[in-house]
Amino acid sequence: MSTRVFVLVVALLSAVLAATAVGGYLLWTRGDQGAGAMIGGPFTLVDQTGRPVTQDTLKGKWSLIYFGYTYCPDVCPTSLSVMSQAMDALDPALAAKVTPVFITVDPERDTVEQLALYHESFHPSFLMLTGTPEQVRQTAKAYRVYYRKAENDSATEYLMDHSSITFLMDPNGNYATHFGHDATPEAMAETIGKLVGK
Ligand SMILES: [Cu+2]
Repeated sequence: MSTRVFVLVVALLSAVLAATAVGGYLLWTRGDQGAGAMIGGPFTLVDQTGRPVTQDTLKGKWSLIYFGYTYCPDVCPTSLSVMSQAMDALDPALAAKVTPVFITVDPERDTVEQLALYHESFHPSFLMLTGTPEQVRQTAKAYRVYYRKAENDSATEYLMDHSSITFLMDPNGNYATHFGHDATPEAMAETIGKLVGK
């Protein structure tokens, strides 16, 4: 075999190997649940009473999860109201199987005390979670949630840019579905009812 042919064969083999590796990786990450298999994962935070909460705390029930911050002027209060109304619209037997969860993306201002105060405005079964900036970063990363402090000179008065998606996770902590910012309480309750009531 000439050197040129040899180089060509090696190059071809490498290409085939690389393609196989990429294909295998995609199959592995996609699993049989589509892209949803990539949402969720381990986290460690504390709730509005100071109790530690991990992904295992949420297991055994469905969870309806939203990331935001209590100082949000509009988007977050609207989303949490929709979630609260959806909980109220559910058959009580089904609502008992669902935990609504709010996870802050602004841990510097959203202390346990601040979350306890915010909790009074929404459905009583809400878990409101905070943690260290690093714990929050890891949780948001697991859920593929984007957030960023908007540029501002003030250390205490600022806005956060963040994704506005409500995730429904099953009792094993696996992604079931999600709702966009335009979801109505009725539509959300109907979808949750169908999945939880199965
Ligand atoms: Cu918000």
